[in-house]
Amino acid sequence: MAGYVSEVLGNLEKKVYWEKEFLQAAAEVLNSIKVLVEKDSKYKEHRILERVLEPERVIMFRVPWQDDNGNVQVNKGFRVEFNSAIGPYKGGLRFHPTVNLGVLKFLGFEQMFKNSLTGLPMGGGKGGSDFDPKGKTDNEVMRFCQSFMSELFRHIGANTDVPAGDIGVGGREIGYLFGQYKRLKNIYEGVLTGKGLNWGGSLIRCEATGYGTVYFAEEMLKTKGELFKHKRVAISGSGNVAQYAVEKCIEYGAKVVTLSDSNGTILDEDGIDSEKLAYIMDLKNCKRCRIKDYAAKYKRAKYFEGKKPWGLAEAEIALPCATQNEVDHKDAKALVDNGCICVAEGANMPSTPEAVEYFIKKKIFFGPGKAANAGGVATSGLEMSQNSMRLAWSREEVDNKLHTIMINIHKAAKDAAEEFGTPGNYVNGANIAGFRKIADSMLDQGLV
Ligand code: NDP
Ligand code: 2IT
Repeated sequence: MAGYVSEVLGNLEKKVYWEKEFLQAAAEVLNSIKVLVEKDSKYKEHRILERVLEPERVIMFRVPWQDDNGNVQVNKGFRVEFNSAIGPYKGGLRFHPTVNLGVLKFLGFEQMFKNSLTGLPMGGGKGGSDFDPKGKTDNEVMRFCQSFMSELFRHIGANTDVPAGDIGVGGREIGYLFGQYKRLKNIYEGVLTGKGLNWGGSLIRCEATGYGTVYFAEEMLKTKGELFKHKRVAISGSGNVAQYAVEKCIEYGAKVVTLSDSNGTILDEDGIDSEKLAYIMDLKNCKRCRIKDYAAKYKRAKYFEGKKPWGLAEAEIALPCATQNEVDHKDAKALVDNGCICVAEGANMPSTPEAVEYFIKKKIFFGPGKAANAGGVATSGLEMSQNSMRLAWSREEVDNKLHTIMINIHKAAKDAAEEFGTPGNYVNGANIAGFRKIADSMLDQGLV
């Protein structure tokens, strides 16, 4: 039995050696689940690892569109339908120039286990484009989204594959995508989540990833009698996830001292309060400007061009909410040296394997993305339920359900970590608990 995991990983590295992010995500999951799959021969007999590593379907397409000057532009479009063992494919769309198949395979792979952890019936998928929404007009974004959906529409549906937002895809893009889907299919259905509140969206979906990350971190802290109250928090990013993580930290009485974007970081030793957060939301979501402007508006804040938040200031809690591999070993060390006791990943795979190893070695609370940021997709699942029932739940009802789901995910990861001999290791726990349900469902459903 020994060696099944190494054999599969070795083969994967040879086959797709250029898909670095996918290999990174796969290695982490496979190393965690070794204790499970090498204990029971059924997984190897049915080649579950090889099957779980191969997307069920990958769709790649051309996205031609016209810019405001009448020039023709061409982008790549993707949808990776990874696994439908426990429900329709579900996961976001990312519009960013760095998007390629390897990145979307890593995201789709992570999504599969994350969705399993939510306890809701959702399979895993991810999609997107190398289109860069930065600097584009609303009309350009609309024409791009319409062209993107003109191909994607034939592959998705409320019971087949339900995309949502991710980096570069927010309320504006979901609106244009939904409009075009409805026009082409002549069906009004919950085919996308993160919809506007007037047309089938769920209250709290916008807030869910950021809130959920804080709920998860709070659960970890509570195991040692700690709370958010009065703690200093370093957050990266300043998009959807970061903004609502700040909102919940403020509510919990913590002091958020940093935010960032791909150009640099702001440090505000006074803390970002509700009024400053409202300014940031307007700056980022409406004016679509840079975080640098914050330091021009609030003179006591400092701006660090080209710098990440890690280690810039003392902080007991870190919430990386920007992108993959934004916390490396050096950053991890800087965080711990500055008093960090808790990291919860709002982004997907923001910590490099060396950073994760360091956090675990230092025995700080470390909540991996697939557990800590699962509140977003969980609330997408709640949006799907409301669409199916043609009902809309109140803000309080959705938030309570989200909170309960995050408490349950924390418990599932903690319990699995203990059951398999690494108490306190939420990486192992989340991977094992997420994988076990999918693998057993695949076994039940035969060789498909
Ligand atoms: P947004 O597009 O709203 O915001 C992204 C933020 O991250 C921006 O501040 C952006 O800066 C920054 N960023 C993006 N790429 C880079 C980069 N290469 N280097 C430095 N900073 C970067 O996206 P979200 O907030 O939705 O997503 C953030 C993370 O959370 C992603 O990892 C996403 O996969 C994950 N996530 C999102 C969920 C959701 O519901 N939206 C759910 C679960 C996870 P700039 O403006 O300069 O590009
Ligand atoms: O990474 C993620 O979980 C998301 N971008 C949200 C996916 C979703 O379907 O809500």
